[in-house]
Amino acid sequence: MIPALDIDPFCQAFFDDPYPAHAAMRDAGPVVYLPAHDIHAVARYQQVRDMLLDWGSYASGRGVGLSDFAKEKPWRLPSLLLETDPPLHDRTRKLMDKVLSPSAVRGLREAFVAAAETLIDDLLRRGSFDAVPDLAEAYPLTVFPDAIGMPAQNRRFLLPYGNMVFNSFGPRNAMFEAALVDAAPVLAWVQAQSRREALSSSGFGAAIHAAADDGAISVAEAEVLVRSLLTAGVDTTVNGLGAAIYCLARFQNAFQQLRADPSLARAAFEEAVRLESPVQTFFRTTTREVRIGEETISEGSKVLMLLGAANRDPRRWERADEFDLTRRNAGHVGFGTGIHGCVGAVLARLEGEAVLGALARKVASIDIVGEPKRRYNNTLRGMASLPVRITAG
Ligand code: OVM
Repeated sequence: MIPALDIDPFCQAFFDDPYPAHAAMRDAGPVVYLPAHDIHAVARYQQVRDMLLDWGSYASGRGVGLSDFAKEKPWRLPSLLLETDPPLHDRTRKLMDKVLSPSAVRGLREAFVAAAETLIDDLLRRGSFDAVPDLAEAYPLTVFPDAIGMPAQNRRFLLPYGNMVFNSFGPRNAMFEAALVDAAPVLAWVQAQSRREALSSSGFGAAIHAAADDGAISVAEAEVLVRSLLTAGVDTTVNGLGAAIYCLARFQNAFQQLRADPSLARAAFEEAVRLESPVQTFFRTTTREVRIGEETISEGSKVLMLLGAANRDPRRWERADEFDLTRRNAGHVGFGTGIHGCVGAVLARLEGEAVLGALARKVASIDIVGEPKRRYNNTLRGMASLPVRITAG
């Protein structure tokens, strides 16, 4: 018998404090059933990881949200990366791996570090500020669209767009409906930004369109792939940076450790991604009858993978709920893993390292000076507001 639990993983009460429910799901068994949405769910590290790696049994092509594309028409043109399976997936992924390769991203390092230092200097002059809009949003909204080759105007439009798409992986609840309303005015703009004419002749956007010249992909495919960058590249890093600042402000010893050794910046960002898991969940759909532990699930079932619960599973992690810069956190699933593992992780890590490195070198203290406010989203975990004060080192 698969244990049935009375948990709704897409409601505000759950998001306010998901950890008791994460533990209940992990402890109930390797797989649980959630009648609230008629879905199965895995919350233990082992099963989440196994599922991410077994793309043959657990498909993405029927959507990685609650909606089953075999039964419901997708609300937008499906992503050629996220919402595909091999062999189509491998063709587009290979191209994106090349566009976002370590050597391509290495060329951005100096500019990313310089932008982080300028921003932290500005914030030091202000002293008190809101770490979400003024730092966690401001930084990616500069460096990432620059790297894509976008014009300077209206970049903030990327935030409501990403917020809407990440909400769309959950049920059509009030959060999703509100995000749709917020994003409606920017939909046409985002669509237009993925066209070659909107992009500079250098940058990741142009690199994707160049593959259309070579015949590797069509022009229409190039536009959908640029759309993936615009969708997945901002809100994720905003919440990753927000998580890191929130962790460093709460775990003062860790921040002092980082100051003493700024080369820990990369490790600090990685640990924040493990602990807070900005992307909390994705679904798969079973392609056949599958066994999880001793249980059997039929073909065509939606299974929710709780990445955030896996990343705090005490079966896998010692002191799982502690932010520890020196722990060996390789293997966390905050970026996913397997064929769908985050294609932009190299870029995200560079952003994290640049910002946390600048904080480590320039800032002596970070204190929370107002009530932090959560941002509610069906997929993303993060803050809407985090008032802080920083002092110069
Ligand atoms: C995409 C896409 C959208 C949202 C998230 C994502 C985390 C990818 O359009 O490819 O990956």
